[in-house]
Amino acid sequence: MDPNWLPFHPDPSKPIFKVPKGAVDAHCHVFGPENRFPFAPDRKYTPCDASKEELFKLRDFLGFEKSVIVQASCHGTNNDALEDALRSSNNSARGVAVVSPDITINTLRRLDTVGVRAVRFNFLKRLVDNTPKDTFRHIAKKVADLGWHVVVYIESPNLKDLIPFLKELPTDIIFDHMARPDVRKGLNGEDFTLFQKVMESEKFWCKTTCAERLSFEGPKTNYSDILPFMKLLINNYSDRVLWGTDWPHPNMRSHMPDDGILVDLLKTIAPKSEHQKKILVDNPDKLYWGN
Ligand code: 0GY
Repeated sequence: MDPNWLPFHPDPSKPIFKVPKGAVDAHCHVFGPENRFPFAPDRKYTPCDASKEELFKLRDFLGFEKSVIVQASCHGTNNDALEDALRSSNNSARGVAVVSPDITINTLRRLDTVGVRAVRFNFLKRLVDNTPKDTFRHIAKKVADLGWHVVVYIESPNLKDLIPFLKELPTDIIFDHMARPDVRKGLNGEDFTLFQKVMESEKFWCKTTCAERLSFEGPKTNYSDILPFMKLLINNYSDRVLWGTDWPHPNMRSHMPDDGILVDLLKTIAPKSEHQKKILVDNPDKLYWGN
């Protein structure tokens, strides 16, 4: 792993908040293990191993029943580690893959059979090289035929330019980490205002994830500066919001969060049990298990 890499928390606390029955951690990753599933040669970082066994152990400990595993950039377009985790999950996990434009329909069908339901388009320069929009359009068209959706990872200043492109894609779109708002600009900042406008359309969904990554105040205040952003989205778009841990928290440099404390943030961002059930159970079930 990279010399300054922070491994996941070795001993997270047991959350006080009890997640509802059937809760889904809708954003997490597996890394390697490297000796079985080598990282991509053109990766931008080399993480610690974070195996499916560790992931499923943490999920049980936190009280969740299901997971959506998102292919991380360090594995490029080789989804073998993801596929292996899905195969051994006994239908309790679904996947978001990253694929190349020349992927065959047979491979897509195989991924569908093991539980992949989406592809991820990553626009973060620190994580991936640029992909032409036509390449993404081509992939989106292929996966739309399978009923999959597209997960988009962007930073809020890029949203404006990308709106026409995103609107024209033939699938539903889910924004990772609320499209990464800048908390210092506040709830009324230009980018977050635009993000809310985009969320008015039923085509768009988002994940109220990554408090630890987006907060400037950090764990000292239990990430209090980012929580109003999450709360607002859950209040206004409760039918199209998901939640996840982002375990094992790739590229966290400031600190490694305690996953139990992240789960406890749900009490603050979704105080109503009706909202808890929607974002943790009903919404991910609908998107990923077709329920
Ligand atoms: C996340 C966030 C990050 C990393 C990746 O694919 C990835 O490498 O998604 C990040 O560094 O912001 O969603 O886990």
